[in-house]
Amino acid sequence: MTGVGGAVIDAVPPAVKDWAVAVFGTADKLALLLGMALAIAALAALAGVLEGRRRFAGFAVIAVFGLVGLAAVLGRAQVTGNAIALPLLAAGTGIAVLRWLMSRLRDWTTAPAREQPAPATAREQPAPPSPVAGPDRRRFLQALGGGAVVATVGGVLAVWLRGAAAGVSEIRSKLALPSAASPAPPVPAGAELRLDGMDPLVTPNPDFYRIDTALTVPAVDPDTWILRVTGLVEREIELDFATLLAKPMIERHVTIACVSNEVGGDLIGNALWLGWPVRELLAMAGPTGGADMVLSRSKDGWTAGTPLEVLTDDRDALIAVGMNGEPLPLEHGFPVRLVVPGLYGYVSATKWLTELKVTRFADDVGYWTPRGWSERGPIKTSSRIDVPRAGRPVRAGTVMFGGVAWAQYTGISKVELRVNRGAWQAADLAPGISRDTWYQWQRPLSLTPGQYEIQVRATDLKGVPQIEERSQVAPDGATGFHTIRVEVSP
Ligand SMILES: Nc1nc2c(c(=O)[nH]1)N[C@H]1C(S)=C(S)[C@@H](COP(=O)(O)O)O[C@H]1N2
Ligand SMILES: [Mo]
Repeated sequence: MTGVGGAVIDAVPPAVKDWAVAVFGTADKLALLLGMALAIAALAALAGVLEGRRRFAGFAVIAVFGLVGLAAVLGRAQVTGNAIALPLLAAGTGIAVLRWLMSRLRDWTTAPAREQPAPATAREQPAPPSPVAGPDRRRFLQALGGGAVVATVGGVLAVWLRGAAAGVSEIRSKLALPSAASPAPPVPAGAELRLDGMDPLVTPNPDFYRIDTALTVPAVDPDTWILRVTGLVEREIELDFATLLAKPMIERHVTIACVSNEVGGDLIGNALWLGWPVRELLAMAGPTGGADMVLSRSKDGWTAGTPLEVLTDDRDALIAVGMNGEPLPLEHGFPVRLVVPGLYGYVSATKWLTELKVTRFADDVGYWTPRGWSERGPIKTSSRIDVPRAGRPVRAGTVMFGGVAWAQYTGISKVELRVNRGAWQAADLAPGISRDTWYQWQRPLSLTPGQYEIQVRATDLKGVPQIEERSQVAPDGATGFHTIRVEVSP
């Protein structure tokens, strides 16, 4: 089923995917799986009805579904034995169950009706409990029980298949990461404003947004993990996990963001990443003439196309193994991912990393580019109002506003607010941890009872203000000012 789901994810137009992400947030996969479960239940019912009308018609429906599943699995970039066996097994089981249920049904309908002696006397007397109910109910319960057994066996099988992920979880929990040769610069005093209702300056791992096309989290064993550097290089390289951990690691705070983040949205997070600079590895490999892109590939075949220049300039683009002091969580790319300051995740932040192919934009494309998203994805300067939180009552007097602003790799120089489209008023900008992270800001406003529209605008350290004109997230990131309405009560 995840094979079918993956193919659905691959096939849906970006607009539909945007909609799904918007409606279901990061729970879109769960929604997709639930939707497919419902669709499968409907299909099963259809198969039952058809089989009742015409023999083998229901079997055919299930078989076709199995073949569709198989085709979907084979169409995926990464095919495993399990993935091929599952749709066949599912279809086979489905047909067997249907056959058995049909034979039970025939038994019931052809069972001879039992003689019911009419009560000899008074009509007013209630009829005795029908003896017919007994055996029929028993048959029904048998069928139900049989169904439950099949479901349980299926469930056990699924759990067994998930065992791989559990094993990797275990390995991760025992893994000790090296300390950084170059630790992160200390967080400046006052960088965290601690306003009530504001997100923490560093996002805890369990709260960190998650976006990827993987329906089941890839289980990658660090002991067998290898990163290959291929393509337009003087020397191809194969790097194993132990060798990577022995490299001089650096630790840096970097705020990463999704291109699907709406203005004011929460598909953005700030973490302390531990890793080895990508530029060091690329320098070892020696990119050759004409190369201008690195196509990074994940264990599950997903790819991102990143400008070579961004991975070789002075920014701290990392081959990351640690997130906020622990190994990467499985869903954030364990054991190794990329983190690139200044680029949206879809063109840079490959999780479950397995390959860096040095190539050219003219020759290769990342996963999302042919699906309606821009080839290049620099993060757009943006800002967000977090306080006062929507839905919290606001009383007249001094009202504290606060939020975040970001322009990774460039940095933020100022944040301003305006009320009802009036003059822009400067907010207090907290020191950022670095130019690669978001900055917190706050600004008290004195408000009398009434309705207000509040907007925020950030300007980067080159003096360029964020774009006012509203645009959608596709193809290269949303623009416009985050705007909130506040109802001030007396
Ligand atoms: N393997 C893989 N890596 C991926 C993706 C993906 O679909 N598959 N999605 C990217 C996108 S679009 C984003 S925004 C970031 C999100 O990283 P996070 O889930 O750790 O927040 O991962 C990137 N890395
Ligand atoms: Mo993304």
